Amino acid sequence: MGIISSGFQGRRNRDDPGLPPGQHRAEDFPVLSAGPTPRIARADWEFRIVTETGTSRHWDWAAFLALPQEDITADIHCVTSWSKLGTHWRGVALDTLFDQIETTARFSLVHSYGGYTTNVPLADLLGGKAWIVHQFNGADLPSEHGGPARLLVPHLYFWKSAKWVRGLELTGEEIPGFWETNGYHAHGDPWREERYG
Ligand SMILES: Nc1nc2c(c(=O)[nH]1)N[C@H]1C(S)=C(S)[C@@H](COP(=O)(O)O)O[C@H]1N2
Ligand SMILES: [Mo]
Repeated sequence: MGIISSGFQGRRNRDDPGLPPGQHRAEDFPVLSAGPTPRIARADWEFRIVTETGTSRHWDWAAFLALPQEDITADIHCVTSWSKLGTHWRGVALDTLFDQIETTARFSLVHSYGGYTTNVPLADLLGGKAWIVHQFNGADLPSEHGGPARLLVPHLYFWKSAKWVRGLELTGEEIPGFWETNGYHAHGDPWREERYG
């Protein structure tokens, strides 16, 4: 038996090494929304990326579904301390959307229908790390969990995974979103316990 030296940079949970520190496993799927659930018909839905130069590109529901779809299995971690392991989603990688975008911006402000915002660096959205998802466990994403579509950034605390997502604003400087303005950490890595700013 050797000493395990994985080069792992974060901290693990003392009681449950599969979890980040301070987290516990939830069996159910809690709903956490800062306001009422907006109801957006697929016919009215669009997702838009506006770059730092003001150039914009958008996809309606049909164009979004015509993009390559990926199945994602990921652990999710809410800052209020519940984690859910091995969740199943289907959607489009941000990499796929950014194939059609020219930008040198380093940051994004994510906008949702209903007004919620959250900031995520592009480095955390690209490279197979984030998706716009429209299915959970093989069924259409329920509206209380962000349907028609939400952002999924599973390697960051779940407040970054904006429900009812409607677009990204790309910026050179970081603009804090809703929870980041209210005391949450700008980045939100659960393995580093980046809970509060
Ligand atoms: N638009 C929007 N997205 C949101 C929120 C919100 O209030 N509004 N809450 C965030 C928080 S704090 C969490 S923990 C997750 C909860 O997602 P769930 O309700 O699907 O569990 O959504 C995140 N995305
Ligand atoms: Mo949360």
